[in-house]
Amino acid sequence: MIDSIIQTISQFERIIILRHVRPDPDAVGSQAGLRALIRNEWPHKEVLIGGESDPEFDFLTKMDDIADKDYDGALVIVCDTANRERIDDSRFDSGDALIKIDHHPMVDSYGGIEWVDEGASSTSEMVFELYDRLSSGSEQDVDPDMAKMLYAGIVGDTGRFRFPNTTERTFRAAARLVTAPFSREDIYESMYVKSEKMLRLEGYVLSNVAVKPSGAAVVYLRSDTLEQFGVSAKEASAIVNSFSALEGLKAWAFLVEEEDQIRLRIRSKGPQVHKLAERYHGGGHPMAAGASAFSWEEAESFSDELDALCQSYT
Ligand SMILES: [Mn+2]
Repeated sequence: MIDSIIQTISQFERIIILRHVRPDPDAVGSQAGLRALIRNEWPHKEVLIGGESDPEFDFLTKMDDIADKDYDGALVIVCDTANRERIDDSRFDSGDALIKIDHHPMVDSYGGIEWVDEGASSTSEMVFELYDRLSSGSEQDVDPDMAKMLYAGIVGDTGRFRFPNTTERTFRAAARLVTAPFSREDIYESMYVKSEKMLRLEGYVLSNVAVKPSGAAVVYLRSDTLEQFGVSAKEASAIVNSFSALEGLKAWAFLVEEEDQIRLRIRSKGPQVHKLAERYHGGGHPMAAGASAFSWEEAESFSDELDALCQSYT
């Protein structure tokens, strides 16, 4: 199986590598790790990685813009994705050949060549084994870019080598990967430290937010609070949807103090909030809108209006 994948890759000049929607570190790591592997082995080949960009993975890599015509004559490889519906590019089938590399239990059969190994901790571990086969016997240095991607993928899917999917194979891959010069510290920092401080902020906010009798809730995040949690205003905006399950909630706003303004992010489960947003230097959709306030007094009056809006909504 590995040999026929290597054989197929060697025959194509353009290779497009895809992965599943809402990516995790293994999806991006196996995708970008495979790209590095191919670039090192066949420097003249064009390799593109596709799917929606997620800023969470900027510490690893960025996705390429792939045009429809790029698929003409291309080999498409899909990593870490058990079924068609989850592939993050509906054009996945429009190349000349399709390969699936995955460690999830088989859901959907797609691809002329399917390499599915449920015994692998991660797709990144499988891509390492592909590399191991290609480089067998040679003492060549492991490419740091490839090593970083695959290591991040393995770490993500094994929960930092704690889950029972972690095997001797996993450690063999990791042992070889860490011979390359890349910062494991950076990976752990990006994948865990940040999310732990976000969880602390989210916990703090959830324990302090009160839903008013009208069904409105307003969360204030002042800059000193953000500082206390070590979270930037931009990072804090990621938890705006954490409140949707609060009991009795109709609409809520998330107010984050930035340098020159207070950003209002408004979400609703009924009352239309876009008109209200328009009155506060913003706009958007009936159920999700954004606005700005330039003083806490203005923020207070916005908050009163949101309360009234929810009050009148039945
Ligand atoms: Mn995976």
